[in-house]
Parts: sequence; C-alpha cells; structure tokens
Amino acid sequence: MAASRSDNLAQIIREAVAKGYQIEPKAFDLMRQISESVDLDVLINEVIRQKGEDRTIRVEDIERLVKKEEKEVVKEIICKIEETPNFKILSNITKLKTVPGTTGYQHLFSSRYRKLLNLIKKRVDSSNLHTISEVSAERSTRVAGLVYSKSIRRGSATIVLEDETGRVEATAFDPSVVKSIQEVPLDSLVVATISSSKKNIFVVESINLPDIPEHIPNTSKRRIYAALTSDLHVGSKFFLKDAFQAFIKWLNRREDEVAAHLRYLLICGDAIDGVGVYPNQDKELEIADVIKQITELTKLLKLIPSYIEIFICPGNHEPVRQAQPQPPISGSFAEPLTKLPNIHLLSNPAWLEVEGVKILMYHGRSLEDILATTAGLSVERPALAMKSLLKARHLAPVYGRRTPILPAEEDLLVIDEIPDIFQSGHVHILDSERYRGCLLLNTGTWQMQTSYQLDMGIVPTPAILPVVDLSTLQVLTIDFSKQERKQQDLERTHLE
Ligand code: D5M
Ligand code: FE
Ligand code: ZN
Repeated sequence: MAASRSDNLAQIIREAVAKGYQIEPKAFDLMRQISESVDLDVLINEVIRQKGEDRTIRVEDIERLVKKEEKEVVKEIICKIEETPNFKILSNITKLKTVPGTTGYQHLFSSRYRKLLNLIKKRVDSSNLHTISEVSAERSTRVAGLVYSKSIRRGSATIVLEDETGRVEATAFDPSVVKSIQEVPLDSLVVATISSSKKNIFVVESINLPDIPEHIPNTSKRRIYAALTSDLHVGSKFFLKDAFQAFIKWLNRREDEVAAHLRYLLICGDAIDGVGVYPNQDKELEIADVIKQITELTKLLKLIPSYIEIFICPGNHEPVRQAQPQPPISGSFAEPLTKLPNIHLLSNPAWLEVEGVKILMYHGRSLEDILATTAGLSVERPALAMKSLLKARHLAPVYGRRTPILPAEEDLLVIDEIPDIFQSGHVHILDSERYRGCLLLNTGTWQMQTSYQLDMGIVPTPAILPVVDLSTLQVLTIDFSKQERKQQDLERTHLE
C-alpha cells in the first residue's frame, strides 16, 4: 500500500513537471505528508488548472484548494513544515557554587562589584578611578561604589557609597544630580565624582549607573509570534480558568494570523499558586496540593498545540528554593510537566534566544524592593521599575528586604548582556516600556484580585495577554477576560 502511495505521488509530480510546473520544496513536503488523507491527483490537477503565469506550485495553492473537512489537518501540517522552532537556551542556572553565611555574602558582593565595574568601565568615562579611601578635600575624585544608603530632602540628596576600602558620605545640590540620586537603586554600583565644599562637606558633582548603550534589537527573519505571560496561579480560587481556556481555544483555532503564527509561550513564574506561600493561603486554594496543582497545570498546557514551545521559570509560588537565582522546577514536581516534549523548565532568571531574539526572563520579586525604595516609581508602572533594574544592570540590587538572595561565589543576577526583550511578572500588572531599543514587558496575570492584593491596593490586569511579533518586536494585547475579543497595539493604548 505505502509503496503504491509513494509511486502515486512520484507520478503526480512527474506529470506536473512534464507540464512545465515546479514544485516548491515545502509544497513537496506537504504533498508527501497529506498523500495518505487527500486525493492528490484531483487536487494538483485543480491547482494547475487555476494557476496563472506563475508556474511554481506553492503551499498556499494546496492549502486553498483542500476540501473543507481536510483543512484542519492540512493547516497543522503546514505549521510544522513552515516553522520549525529555532531557539537556544543561553543560560539556565541549575548548579550554583554557594558559600554559606557571611563569607558567602562578602564573596557575592565583591563579585557584584567587580562585574558591574567592568560593565561601567565600558560606558562611563572611568579614567582616573580612585578608591573611596582616596577621596580627599583637596581635589575632585572619581570613585566607583555600591550605594550603601541615600536620603532625599527638598533641594538636596545625600548618598553613602562603599567599596572594599571604606565608605564616603556626599551630598548633591544640583537638581539634576539630586534626581539621579533619587533614581539609583540601593546596593547598585555607581561612578560618582566627589569634591569638597567650602563648608567641608563632600559634594556629589555627578553620578552614573552602568546603564545600557543605545541598542539595535535583534529581530526574526520570519513573522512569528511569542506569547509572554506569567502568574497563572493554577490552584488558586482566583485563577481565571475560563479565560485561560479561551486563550487555549484561540491558539487551537488558528483563525487569525497571530494565532496561526504563534510558536512560543513564555511563562515567567507563579504558574501555580503553591501551598503555604502566605498566611492563610489554604482558605484561598481550590487545589491544596502542589503536585495536584502541577498536574492541573500540565493538563491545561497539554491542550496547547504541541508545535508551540513552552518555557517556564519559577516564581515565589513554585516549590523551589526561594533564594535567587532559583533553579528550575525539578524532581517529582517536574515529572508531570517533563512528559510534554515541548515544555522547557528554566531557572529564574534565565536567558534564551528565540528566532534570534535574546530574551531575559526574571519573575520580578525584586520589583517590590525597587518600588519601596525608589522615589518616583509606582506599582501601576512596573515596566519603569524594570527600567531601573536594567540601568543598574542588576536584577535584584536591593539587599536585605523582601528578595532573598543566595550567598555565592558569583553574582549571577548581574545583567551582563543587553536583552532584546526583558520579561518580568510578579506584580500582576501588564505594562511595557521601550528603553534604548530594548523592550521591557511586565506580563500581567491570570489571577483575579486576591484579598491580600485588595488590602495592599494592588489592582491587577488579569487575562490580558501580550503577544510579541518577533520580526518587529511590536506588542499587541489580546483580552481574554471578555467574550468579545479585541486585539490592540499595546503601546498605542498607553498613549491614549
Ligand atoms: O504577588 C502578587 C502581588 O502581591 C505582587 O504585586 C506583589 C505583592 N506581594 C506579594 N507578596 C508580598 C509581600 N510579602 N509584601 C508586599 N507585597 C507582596 P505574588 O507573588 O503573586 O503573591
Ligand atoms: Fe504572582
Ligand atoms: Zn510572584
């Protein structure tokens, strides 16, 4: 049987070629794959009959003419032929050399200092850099130091900088320098020029973060979409299962051009709600067992077409170490998920390259600390807090607040490369910002407002999915919270 089918296919191709037609390789591939379920003889004759000047038989010609009841199968095959995934996991932290206790933190901070100093030297004029012990009243001195503390007053700002040689306190009066001090995150590295005033106090003349240069982002050659999301909280009574299922249905129907060319789904932490994460959480759980939550998550993700590659990094609700960097979900917790070949479990943070586009995924726990310690930022615009992280070139600069950091030999939370897309979640508010060519996206949530968030005054934006066109890095959003769905250009809605 099989032999006669392939003979038949060869015969059809010979006939088409004899009539002066060429068959595009992808179309050939498609013909081969549908030869079992479609009457190719009739189909190709019809294609040829309808062809005009163009004598190449293409995938579109075949797709247009297959019978209605065969369209679904053919569409799925076309997706696979046309868009084999092209991704690389660049950094996935599975093992980390930890050093216990105070020594560990000393190592960590000296690693942070060295790594950030190397970055800042590329960006800021770092000639004549001195140590803090060399600051003197005689001349103006350039130093690199970690921000130990800062206090902002009306018309001035005082900062204490620290390096391995000591600390220095200096005050800024120039309004633009005062503003810069307001914006620098605590425990981040800065280069400052410090001089002495007549009143014998040190004055900050300038202050700079490592920052990023103007960046030309990488884009994919072909039009292909990635859905970036986070904070599903499967297992919570507040998880919007219906809306998430509407998203899955939309993916499967492939009715619009975005759904048809969507090949990646990135889940940036808090995929499940976990157990014992906050006091009295059990009262708000639909599923009170972590494995059962993961099984439910797997059930949902299994409904997503298998040609979509899914990447999941942990957040603060996942059953992994809370100190950052966090390893991927593993062991028995990972088991249900790893049964699906299109699921990739990543660390938090993780770097990946998708269709040539470099993406940094970080759940975003430290956003709480940045928001709490930096004037001028608010929870409604988490992408601006992400911008602060990017400028500081560190994912969790603020030490000793809510973000637990692992004491280790190397500080892996330094942002050593420039991402094309920087994704975070955690605050449950969809927001985007472009900074020097880099797209910053906080990807919202699928969880309704919880009682805790109500008390905190956090108003989430659930079930609105941002989708990135990887060929342009434009973002559109699809609102699954309503029956009537509307696609919108995310940045345009900001401006309205
Ligand atoms: O976090 C959901 C939201 O709640 C996010 O905006 C942060 C905020 N949140 C969570 N935990 C805390 C604590 N401990 N203090 C202040 N704000 C918090 P999720 O990680 O989904 O629970
Ligand atoms: Fe969350
Ligand atoms: Zn979170």
